[in-house]
Amino acid sequence: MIIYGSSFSPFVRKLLAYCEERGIAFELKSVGIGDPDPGYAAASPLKKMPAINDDGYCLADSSAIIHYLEARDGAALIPTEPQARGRTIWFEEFADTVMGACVGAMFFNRIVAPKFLGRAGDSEAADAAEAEQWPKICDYLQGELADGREFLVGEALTLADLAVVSSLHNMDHAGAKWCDGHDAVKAYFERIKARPSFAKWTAKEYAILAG
Ligand SMILES: N[C@@H](CCC(=O)N[C@@H](CS)C(=O)NCC(=O)O)C(=O)O
Repeated sequence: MIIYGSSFSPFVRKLLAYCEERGIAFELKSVGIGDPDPGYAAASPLKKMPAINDDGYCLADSSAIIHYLEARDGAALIPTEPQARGRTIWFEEFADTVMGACVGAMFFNRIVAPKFLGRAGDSEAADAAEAEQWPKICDYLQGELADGREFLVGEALTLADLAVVSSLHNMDHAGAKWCDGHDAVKAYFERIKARPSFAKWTAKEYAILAG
């Protein structure tokens, strides 16, 4: 299976971590925003990453691809128990939309635009997101994690953790400051991001950002 994308995208990183956690074999074809690669264009009609080509079967969208893989290889990281399943999809949706909007403003304007697109980002939009959106996200996650639980849903890693931590990675890359009282979120982030399924990709990201 070919995965098109860049691990700097929270959606791509979520899929890469999913495959690593499950031992699913893949080849990452590195593409950037607006990339003309014809294979990428064929796999992703809207030119958004990630997209896959699995032996001729093309599919875009991280959630669609993960649902495909859960059906292809057996359910593993989306629980089948109804309430756990509902909570898992809720957290993935929260990460992709609410956190995604904050990531879009902060990571795009502070990192993607200046470092990868060679133009200035909108620093006011980034600062506003950090002041207004980021504390609300952390307040909510702190409430969920304050009892010291290891994972967001149940007693084991699920897609909820992969989605939320992948988004938190971009906030971290964008220099988001942790606020007082969000200690459980920070500890959770440090714990999950140390898993090899994330560290393999983020080690390269940290090196690129430091260079
Ligand atoms: N819902 C999609 C979102 C994908 C997405 O927006 N990816 C961004 C990168 S983080 C992208 O490819 N943007 C390029 C563009 O919008 O032209 C998913 O889960 O895969």
